[in-house]
Formats: sequence, structure tokens, C-alpha cells
Amino acid sequence: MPNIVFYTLDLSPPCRAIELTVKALGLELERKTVDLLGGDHLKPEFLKLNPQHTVPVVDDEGTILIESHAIMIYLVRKYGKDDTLYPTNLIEQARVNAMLHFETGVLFARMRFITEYIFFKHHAEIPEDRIEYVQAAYRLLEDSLTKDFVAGPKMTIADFSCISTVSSLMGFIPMEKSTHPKIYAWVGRMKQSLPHYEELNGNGATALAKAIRSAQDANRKK
Ligand SMILES: N[C@@H](CCC(=O)N[C@@H](CS)C(=O)NCC(=O)O)C(=O)O
Repeated sequence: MPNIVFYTLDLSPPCRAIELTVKALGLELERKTVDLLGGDHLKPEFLKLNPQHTVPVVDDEGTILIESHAIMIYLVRKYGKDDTLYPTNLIEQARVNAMLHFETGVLFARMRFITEYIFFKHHAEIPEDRIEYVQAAYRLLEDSLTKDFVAGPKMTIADFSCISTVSSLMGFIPMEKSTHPKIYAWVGRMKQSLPHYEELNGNGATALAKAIRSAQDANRKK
């Protein structure tokens, strides 16, 4: 078993996407918690690992890797027994890549504005237009879900990436079930397919929503 050190925080969706990938690959990790709210990521020792001061970071026996999507691809390529989670077929891979970029550029970007706004800029209320941006992202995902999983008929790392952020967002920006049946069905399918779903992703998503609500309450009193 390789010695993989994982710099992580359970509140962080991209870290949970790594957890889902690692479990699917049957790997083990040595976890080191990076307390983002306490500023651990801005300390010189962490900046040496990742000048962009983000989690997740992986140290695979001396090779330092940053950025969840890059890390997931690396882990599947290096340790996967087959290519199901990240297909080598060009067309299938392009479909997975499209949804990985959708997660980064749309889902996560729209969530990150809100988490920064509440946690680091200390606002109490989420601006209405930012809520609408998230709801528009829900619509894009709903309309993209034409198969059982986000990039086609099989579960891939694109599902791990997207569910880590969508499940987090759903905890604080409600998603109407009647108008998003495909997303609810997909989330249900993911939970059913992944016996460790709650432990690896669901609990962290719930904790993030709770932390946002607590920060909003604290910011209201300021
Ligand atoms: N696209 C990156 C996003 C990483 C990211 O922004 N992580 C957040 C936590 S969810 C972070 O570390 N923020 C601290 C900062 O940006 O200073 C990935 O998928 O790894």
C-alpha cells in the first residue's frame, strides 16, 4: 500500500471528492487536517506545499499534487485496476472532463463566492443574485443529466466531483424536488451505489451547511 499523505478538511467539497475516489480505488490515506477557518493554509509550511493555499493537497511518497480534479485523474491513472472511473476512450474522457470543468467553473465557483462572503468577509445574508446563480447552476445540472450519471451511463470521478459540491450547496440553497427530479434521482443512485457515502461526503456536506448557518448567526450579531 503506498504512503499517501492527504491535506484535507471535511468541510471542503473537493477534499470529499478525493475521499470518494480513494475509497473506490481501495487506497488508504494518512490524513492531515488543514484548518482553513483558523488560517492553517496561509502558514509558510503549507504555502511551500501549495502556493495557491488550497486543499486538497496530496503527497504521494514525495510527489506533491494540488487541485482535486488533477489529483483524482492522477490517482485513477496510477492506482486504478481499470479505466472505469476516468475512461481512456477519447470521447468518454472528453465527457468526463466536461463535467469536471463544469464543477470547477460553475458549481464550485458559485458556491465559493458564498462561503468566502460568509466565512471571510463576515456578511450575514447571501445576496439574492448569488442565490439565483446557484439555482441557475442546479438547472444546468438537471438538464445535463441525460443518463444515469453525470458523464454517461457509468459512475466516474465527475460524479464524485459534482456530488461533493451539489450536496453541499443543497444544504444551504434549497433545491426544489419537483423541478429537479433527475438531480434527486442521481443523488439517490450515488448514495445507493456508495456504501460509505455519508461517512465520506454526506456528513461533511451537512457540517458545511451548519458552519455557514452558525457563521451567518455570528455575523448578524456583529
Ligand atoms: N479547484 C480547486 C478548488 C480548491 C479550493 O478552492 N479549496 C478551498 C476549500 S473548499 C480552499 O482551500 N480555500 C482556501 C483558499 O482559497 O485560500 C480544487 O478542486 O482542488
